[in-house]
Amino acid sequence: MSNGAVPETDPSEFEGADASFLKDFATLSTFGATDRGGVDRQAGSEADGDQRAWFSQLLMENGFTVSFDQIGNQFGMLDLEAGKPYVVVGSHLDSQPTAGRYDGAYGVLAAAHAAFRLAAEWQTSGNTPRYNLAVVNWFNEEGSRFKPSMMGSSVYTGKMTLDSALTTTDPAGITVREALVSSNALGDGTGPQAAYCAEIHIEQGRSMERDGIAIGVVDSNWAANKYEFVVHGEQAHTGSTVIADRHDALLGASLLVVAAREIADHFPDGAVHTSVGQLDVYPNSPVVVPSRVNLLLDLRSANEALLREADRMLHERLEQIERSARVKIEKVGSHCWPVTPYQPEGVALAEKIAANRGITHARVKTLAGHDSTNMKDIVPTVMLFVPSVEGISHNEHEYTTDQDIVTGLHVLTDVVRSLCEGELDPS
Ligand code: HGY
Ligand code: MN
Ligand code: MN
Repeated sequence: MSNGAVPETDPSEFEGADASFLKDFATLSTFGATDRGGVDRQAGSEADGDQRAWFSQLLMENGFTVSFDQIGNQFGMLDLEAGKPYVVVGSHLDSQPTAGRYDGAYGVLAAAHAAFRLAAEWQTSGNTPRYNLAVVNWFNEEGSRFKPSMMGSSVYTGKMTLDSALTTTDPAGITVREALVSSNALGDGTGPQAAYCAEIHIEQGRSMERDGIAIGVVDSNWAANKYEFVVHGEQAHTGSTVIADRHDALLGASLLVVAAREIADHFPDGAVHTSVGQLDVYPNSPVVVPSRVNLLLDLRSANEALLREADRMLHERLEQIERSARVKIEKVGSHCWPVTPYQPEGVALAEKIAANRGITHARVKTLAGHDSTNMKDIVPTVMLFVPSVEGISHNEHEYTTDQDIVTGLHVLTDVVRSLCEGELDPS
């Protein structure tokens, strides 16, 4: 596990537009910056509002018009021909708490710089591509402050209702609507009509670094079952209450945390991933046996049959835990997505482009969800990865080299040019 400081971006190693991209990335990394090289800029926070304002300015300075849709998705649009649909390219600026500066933000800025380069190219050549171009910063991809994750693109693609998103509250009871208003991001309308989508993102895994691959072409995503459970017990005195009388919700939750890891360990070669990432204990007082614990359990696999088996084992363990800890375990929410492929024609296009540039590339699966996981279900979508050093992510030590993020920008620019010029249109 790398404990060294995260290297600074160094634009001086590059020239021209690439240096300008790295300079902008260094600026973007100052929003919500932590003193260990990471960021903390959760959806709708002040830091998120500040970075969105900076990004709007950058888009407008480069000739793009900025708008926000009804769930706070931020768009920079290049309207080359009125009435034409858009190639929508981007990712998310919001982050997990004390996390890395690349997750999402790299993809948003790379999308903007790719779009700026293409706008200049078409202006010089006089060519008008078949589609307009929209850069996007999706709202609340991370789902840390407001659950579930990928919220903005879920509303855009119709997977989540606007009302259920806007009324979602954070632990302090603030709604998404209030957070959008306070960060000047509540717009109206449903955003630009997409014909195609593209996204570039860090891999957040080790496979590309291990295999020496500079560009990952994502051909499908792992399936995920994310559950919210409430473990119900009874408050009691931690000292005077006899053990036989205890209904200890935190004991029950702790047994569930261990059960999750035991289930993952049951499957060979790490085929199933799971952890409990969030645990809220009530009343969380030192001398009170907890009566309620809310917990978020994340279960994932590339193999849906294994995921079903892991799911069955999990529900079996729930019943055992209810008996042994004398608690009640209630499932109060879930957010699941199946294994689904990215369009093969998009995969082939990205592979051709990387090959033409002589860049090492391979097909990879995404284990994390992304906004492209939603978008590929409504329009042909191309998803690209760049390597993560030691696979570290959702951690302040998250790092990708300057060369890798610049290489990714070059390939993304070619992919978006091809999409805009109709290369994937049915002949
Ligand atoms: O849920 C996910 O996998 C993503 O990181 N939001
Ligand atoms: Mn992300
Ligand atoms: Mn993330």
